[in-house]
Amino acid sequence: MDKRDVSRLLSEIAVLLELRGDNAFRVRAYENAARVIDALAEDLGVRVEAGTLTELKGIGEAIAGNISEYWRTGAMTFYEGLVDATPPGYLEMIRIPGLGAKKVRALGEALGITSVAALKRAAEKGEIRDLKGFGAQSEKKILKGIALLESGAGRFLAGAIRPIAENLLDSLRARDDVEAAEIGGSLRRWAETVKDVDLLVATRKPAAVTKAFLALAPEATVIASGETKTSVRLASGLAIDLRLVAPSEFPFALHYFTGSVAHNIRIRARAQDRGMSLNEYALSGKRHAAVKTETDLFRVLGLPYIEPELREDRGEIEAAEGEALPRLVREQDMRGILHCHTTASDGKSTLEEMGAAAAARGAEYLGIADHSASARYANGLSEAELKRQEKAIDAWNASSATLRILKGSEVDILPDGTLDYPDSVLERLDFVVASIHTSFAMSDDAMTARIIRALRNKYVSILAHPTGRLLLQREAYRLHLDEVLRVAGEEGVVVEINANPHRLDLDWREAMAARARGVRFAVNPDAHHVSGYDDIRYGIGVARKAWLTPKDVINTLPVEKALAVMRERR
Ligand code: DGT
Ligand code: CA
Ligand code: ZN
Repeated sequence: MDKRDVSRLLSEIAVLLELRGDNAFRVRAYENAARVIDALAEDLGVRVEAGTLTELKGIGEAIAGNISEYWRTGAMTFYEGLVDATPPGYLEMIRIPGLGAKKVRALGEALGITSVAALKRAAEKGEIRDLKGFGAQSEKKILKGIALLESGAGRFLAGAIRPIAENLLDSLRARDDVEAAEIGGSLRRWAETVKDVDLLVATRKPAAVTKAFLALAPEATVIASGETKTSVRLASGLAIDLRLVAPSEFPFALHYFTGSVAHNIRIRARAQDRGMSLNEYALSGKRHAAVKTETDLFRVLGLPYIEPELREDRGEIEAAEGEALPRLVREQDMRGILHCHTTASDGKSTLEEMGAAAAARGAEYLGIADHSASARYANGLSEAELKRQEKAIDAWNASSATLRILKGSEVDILPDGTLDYPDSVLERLDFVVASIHTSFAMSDDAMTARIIRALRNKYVSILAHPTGRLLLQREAYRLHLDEVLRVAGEEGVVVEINANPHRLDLDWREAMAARARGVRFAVNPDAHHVSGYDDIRYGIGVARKAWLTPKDVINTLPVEKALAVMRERR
């Protein structure tokens, strides 16, 4: 068990309390405790043993007792009691985007609805709209939410799954009887959501490796286990497929199980055109040099190596053929981190902590962009508070020789398209991030006009999370994205690829199209805690999927050049 398990359980308790209509104060206390534990820098076990949990702000006696019980025994009586008292369908219903605990309870109590399927039927028959607190609009919203849930059904956030897959990979690679091991499938292609984990191992001892793999996930349900493939399912519902091949088969299997299906089909046809036949395990037909790696496989087919991120049949085979593959941006190319928060607004790490952690990662500059004044939801900074932060940044810069902190702000784009600080404030800042956090429910025309008006403000450097989507949770707000991106390109406003694995916004498909029209990008962690820097890799994954090179991403520039781009229109 680690602190993430504890934090997750505390969040679940908050939801369960809400579902039974418990008082809001208690709900908030558990939500808060979950955040505190998640952000804890020290060893949770040490605190449990020492009995000092209550010294943490936000952890009272009751919560501390529950955490200790869970840590010591792996179970929590309080949690189990709550689960028993909650109709099982409620937890399924609350996963419908836009449907809160209060409404779930109201539906259960008034109409006896305790499953998503029953809710869908009732909404389709128009039975929800007459319920107190609902209406025709919210009935429509419920149906839309169910559709969204169904479209993401059975998929997982890649950011939540990758650490699990990498841990398994490390353990497998450490074995002497494993000659090679890789993650395949959509995860290797850095897709934003994945259906399952595909692991691939080259070994001469499949039985021993299979046994070791099963021991790595002792609580998993075994779906199937044979000589060449073992599938297990974790408690979360995530399936993990382990495929075992002979070392000589590995490059073919790795390529095949990396996909995508569309890329594979094209590659197989290419082999056939050349008088060869390609399958998961071998290439046969014409005589050819030994294929030991994927690079060899591509070479035999007359192509340079194609990076997994590009294998979506979006022109990568043609580009490879014409020696026109892009030199994709890498995490090591990044010199600067932009768009980060601190405890001044809704962050959990201080300015100094954020600075020290950025320097420790080797960053040359860090752009702080806390929320603006009207952002009540995120403890936005008043003009006076912003000024105080500017002073703190001056002090940092006067004493740090390695990392420069840039003064910025994440300024709300207000419903009318004006910005949340006057120009006289914005002009003092090194850079300005503009984004939408309120009034999502506008017509597409109004939303487009709103954002474009903000883009025309010459102080705006970066448009952050341009569509507002939350993967598997919330759709993008309605807007004419093409037009917004066209204006961003025209105005020279940098477009963010928000690296938070819940967002990954701008989407890679859109970024790919926008790049062709000359839009420049920033890959930003939107970190609210020092641990948020680790998300940068997911943003890089998106950038690479969009074919971006270091030139397309301003974080690769030295600080003066990055500043020049962000201040170009002043
Ligand atoms: P996912 O799991 O939905 O996130 O996406 P993938 O791409 O990981 O799909 P998955 O796990 O069903 O299969 C892994 C790879 O195996 C896939 O990317 C390509 C290969 N593959 C699966 N089915 C087929 C197929 O019918 N034809 C070909 N050519 N390749 C396939
Ligand atoms: Ca897969
Ligand atoms: Zn932010």
